[in-house]
Amino acid sequence: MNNESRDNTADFDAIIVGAGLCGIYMLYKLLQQGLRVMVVDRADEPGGTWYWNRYPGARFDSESYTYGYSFSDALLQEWDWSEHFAAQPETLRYLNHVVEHFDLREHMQFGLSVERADYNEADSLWAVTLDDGRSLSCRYLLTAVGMLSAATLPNISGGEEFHGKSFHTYYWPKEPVDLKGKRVAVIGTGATGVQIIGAIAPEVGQLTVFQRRPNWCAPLHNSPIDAEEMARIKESYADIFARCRATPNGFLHAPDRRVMADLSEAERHAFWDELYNSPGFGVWLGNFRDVLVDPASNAEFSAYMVGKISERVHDPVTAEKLTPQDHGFGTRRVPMETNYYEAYNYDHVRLVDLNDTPIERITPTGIATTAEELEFDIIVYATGFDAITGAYDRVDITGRRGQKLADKWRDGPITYMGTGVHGFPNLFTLTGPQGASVSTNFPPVIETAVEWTAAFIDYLERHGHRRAEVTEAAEQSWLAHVKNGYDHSLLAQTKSWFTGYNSNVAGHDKLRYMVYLGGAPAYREKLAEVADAIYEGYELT
Ligand code: NA7
Repeated sequence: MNNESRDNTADFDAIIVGAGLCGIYMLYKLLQQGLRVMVVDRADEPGGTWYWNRYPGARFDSESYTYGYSFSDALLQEWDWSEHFAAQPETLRYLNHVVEHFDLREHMQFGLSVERADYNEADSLWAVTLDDGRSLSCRYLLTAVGMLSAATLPNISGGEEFHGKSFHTYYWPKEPVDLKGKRVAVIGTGATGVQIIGAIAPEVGQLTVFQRRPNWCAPLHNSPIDAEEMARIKESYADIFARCRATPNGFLHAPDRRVMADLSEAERHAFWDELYNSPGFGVWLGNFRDVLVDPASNAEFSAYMVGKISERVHDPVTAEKLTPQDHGFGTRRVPMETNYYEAYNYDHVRLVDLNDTPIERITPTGIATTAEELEFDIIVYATGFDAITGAYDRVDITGRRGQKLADKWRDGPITYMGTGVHGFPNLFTLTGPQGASVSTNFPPVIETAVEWTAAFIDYLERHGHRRAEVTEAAEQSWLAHVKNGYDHSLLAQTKSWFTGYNSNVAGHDKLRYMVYLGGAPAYREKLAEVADAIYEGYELT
C-alpha cells in the first residue's frame, strides 16, 4: 500500500509509548517507512531509563561500545565513549545525540502519560487517551515502556511524615543533592543500591544500609577510554557486534563450555581469578556454563566468592551478613560494583540486617527498627521495580471484546515471543515480557525486535492488512516453551524480578514466567522463522 492509498482516517499510523532506547529506534524505522508516527513519554526529554536514573553511581554494566545502536555506521563513527562502562549523564547525552542526529524530536511529545488505550473493533483503530485529556487514534500501538520503569516503594508506614529528603533512586532529583556530611539511609541492596552505596560512601557523613537479602556482587573494573583505544573500537565495531550476537546473553562474554570437573582445582581457581579481575560481566556470564546449571558447580563457585567477600570486608560479622545464604552465585542478577565491599570498612558506614531488626516505620526524623530509632537527613529507596509488567499495568489497556490486559496478566504475563498478545490486535509489545531483551544485553535484542516489528508492519501495509493478532494457540505454545526454559535454569529457583517476585506489589508472591531464557540467538532464529512463514502465529485480516 502506498502513502496515497493508505487509510489516513486515524490521527497517526503508529503511536509509540516511550522515548527510551527502544522507542527512539522504533520511531526512526517507522518514519523511514513513511508512516505518520508520534512518540509520547512522561519524561521531559528522551532517554527512558537513562533519563530517570540519575542517582550517584548509575552507570552501565554493559561495555559502553556494546550498548550503543549498531544500525548506523555514521552514528558509531561520530560518537566517542569516555569510559568502558559509561555513567548515566553520558548515556543520556548519547541518546539525545541520536535523536538530534536523525531529526526525531519533532515526532516526540513529552510530559504526557498514556492513561488508557482502547481497541475499537469497528474501525480497527486504537484510541490512546493521554493525561492532558486528548484521545488520539492510531492503527498500530507500540509499547516501548521499559522493563524497569515502574518503581516500587516498600510498604512501610510513615514515609510522608519524614522531614528530611527522601526519594526512590529512579526519581533521583535533577538538581544536585548535597550529600556531603549528611546522615544517609539506603534501603535495598540490588544492582542499584550496590552502585549508589559504593559511590556515596566516601562523601557522606554517615551511611546506614538496610539490607533484607544480600546479593553476590562482583567488581566492575571500569576505566577510561582514550582517543587511541576509541579509534581501535571504531575499527572493530563489526567484530564487536558479531561477537555480541553470537553469545546467549548479547554481551561480549560467552559462557565457557569446558566441563569444570575436567580441570584441576588450581586451574579452576586460576580461571576464576582472571574473571574476577577482568572488567564487566565475565565473572557471571563468561564463567563455566556449569556454574549456572549444575548445583554442585554453583556451590563451588559461590564458596570462591565467599572468600572474596571476606578478603575485602574487614569485619567478619559484616562480611557474613553480606554473604547470600538463600541463593547461589548468579541465580539473581549480579550487581557490578565499584568499592562496594570496601564501603563497609569505613567507620561511618553501617549495615543493618533487616532479618534481625526489621523496619517498623519511617518517623519524622528517620527510621525506627524493632531495635532502635535512627535519625537521617536523607532516605534513599533503592527498592526496585514492579518489573517488566508494571509499566503495562499502569495503563488501562483494553483489547477486543472489552478484555483488559491487566486482567489477562493477573497471574503472570502471557505473550507470543514478547511481541504481541492474543485479544490485542496491532499491539506490539516491543520490550515485552517473555521476550529475550529482558534477560540479555538490552540494545542488541532491542534492535532485533524493532527491525522485526518494522518489517512486519511494512508487510501489513504492503498487503493491505488492517489487523494482525496473535492466535491463542501460538501464545500457549510460546508460554510452554518459556516455561520449559525455566525448568532448565537455576535462575528459576530464586526469588527475584526475573521470576516475578516483589514483596511491594500485591499478589506478586509466586513464580511468574517473565522472561525468555533461551538466549538471544535462539530468539532471533524464532523471530526469523515466524517472519519467513509469513508471520506464523498471527492472524492477518
Ligand atoms: P532490585 O534488584 O529489585 O533490588 C531491590 C532491592 O530492594 C533488593 O535488595 C530488595 O531486597 C530491596 N527491597 C525491596 N523492597 C524492600 C523492602 N520492603 N524492605 C527492604 N528491602 C527491600 O532493584 P534494583 O533497582 O537494585 O535493580 C533493578 C535492575 O536495574 C537491575 O537488575 C539492573 O538490571 C538495573 P530483596 O532482595 O527483595 O530481599
